[in-house]
This record gives sequence, structure tokens and C-alpha cells, in this order.
Amino acid sequence: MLSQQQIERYRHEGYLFPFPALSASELAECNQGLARFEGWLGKPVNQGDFRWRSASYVFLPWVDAVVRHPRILDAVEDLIGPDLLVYTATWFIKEPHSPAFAAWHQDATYFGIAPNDQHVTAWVALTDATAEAGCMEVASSQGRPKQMRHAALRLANSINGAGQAIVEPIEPSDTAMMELPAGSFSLHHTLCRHRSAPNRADHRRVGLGISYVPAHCRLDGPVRMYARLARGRNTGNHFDLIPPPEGELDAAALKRHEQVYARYRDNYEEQVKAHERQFSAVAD
Ligand SMILES: O=C(O)CCC(=O)C(=O)O
Repeated sequence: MLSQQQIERYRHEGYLFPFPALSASELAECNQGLARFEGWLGKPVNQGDFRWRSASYVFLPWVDAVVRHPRILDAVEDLIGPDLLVYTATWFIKEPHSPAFAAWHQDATYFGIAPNDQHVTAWVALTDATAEAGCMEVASSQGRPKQMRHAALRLANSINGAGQAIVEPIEPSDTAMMELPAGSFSLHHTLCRHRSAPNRADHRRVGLGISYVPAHCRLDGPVRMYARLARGRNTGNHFDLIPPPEGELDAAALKRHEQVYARYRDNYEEQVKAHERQFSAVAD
């Protein structure tokens, strides 16, 4: 699906966009599904416990269909090969005129995926992600992607769990606003620096960030994570595979989600410590 030129651009810049994915009826189904999910929660996803933002494909069949959408997988396969695992998928929702934002960060920081340059995120827009609505802004890696030092600052209004931010001085030049029409997606590399501003628009900005890794990847910490096989074979067998949900908000699927989320948190906390160790060793 991607041209050689697009693949080379991704390798150099660290991002690509926009690509159409969902048809009008698929988009409507997703937005209706999100409304049912929020009806069940009794509040917007972004105002509930953080667990509900994470890995909802485990208990929502319509999210499971999005993370296995052939248009998305065809593009991801062109970048990281045919055997694809969903490592996680996160809701990134900003209410109209809300202060929710993301500071400059790199996704690789707290994931611990090895090798550490294989993970790619497809960010799928369920509403228009315009600059006014606080779409993602990316800085080109200019052919030299490199892990930067972060701190889990727990920043107020951060859309990211740890409120993490790059704490090295950076003056990103060569930046782009990744504006996306509803139903389309962008791709960004795990070392791509990105951030997003508050939503100044009258509409809700809704995105699902899906993290894909090739099935030969493993985690470099002690936690064995769950993953969903999206395409091909589980060649590395380094993750416990998640079955398709039995049904929407099914009791068994919700119980499984508790385990999936618990291990995700355990790994995340391990990785926050590992990142600190790595960078304090460099500073010593
Ligand atoms: O949705 C946003 O504004 C930030 C998303 C993000 O950090 C990501 O997809 O990695």
C-alpha cells in the first residue's frame, strides 16, 4: 500500500499521514460504539479511570475490528513486516475547549520493546483532528532518531498517563501538524518526538492510538505482556495472546481486560524505573 518513497520518508522523518481507513458507515459504527461505551461507563472515557482508555479491543468488538482493519494493517505491514501484534491501543480524547494536551515525548520511553525501533503507532481519527482541535504535532527525526531523556512529571491536564515530557533542552525544527479528517490515520515511529495542544475547537477531538510491534519483538523487562495478534503468526512467542472478545462488554472479556491492564501497568512502572536508571547512569 505504501510507495517506496513513503517508506523512505517514514524512515527519515519518523511519521507519515494522512491515510484514509474507515468508510462512512464504519466511522458511524465506531462513534455509536463509543457513545454506548461511555453510556455504560456513565462518563466520558477521558474522565473515567485510566484503565478504560487502554486496550479496549479486549472487550469491545468494534475496537477489535479497528485494530485489525486491513487498510491500517496493510500500511503497518509495509513498515514492520507481516507478523503483527497489537501491543496496546489508547483513547486520546479532548473535549471541546478543554485544556488536555501532550508535552513533547517519544513513545519508546516507557514501553521497553526490544529491539527499540520497531514499534509504530497508527493514530486513527474518529472526529476531525484539526490544528484548532489539538491534533498531534511531530518533529522530523531527520534520519537520526535517538532516545531522549524524559521524566514522568504527572503534568496536570496531560493526555498521557505519566504526564511524561522530554527534559533535555530541545528546539525542534522541521515540525508538522498532523491534521487528520475523521476516518483517517497517521503513522509515527516509536522515537518520533510529538506533542499536542489543547482543543480550542467546538467539537470533541477523538483519536485511538494503536501500537503495533512485529511478532519477533520482546520486552526487555521482567513482565510478560499480553498482545493481540492482528495479522500473520506469533513468531516470537514473547507475549500471551488475547482472544477476540466474546461480546461487547462481556463479563469474561472485562475480566481479561483487568489482567491485561494490570500487566500493562506493571511493565510501565518497570520501564519508568529502567529509563531513570539508563539516564542517570549516562549522567554519572
Ligand atoms: O493524541 C494526542 O494528542 C497524543 C497522542 C500520543 O501521544 C500518541 O499517540 O502517542
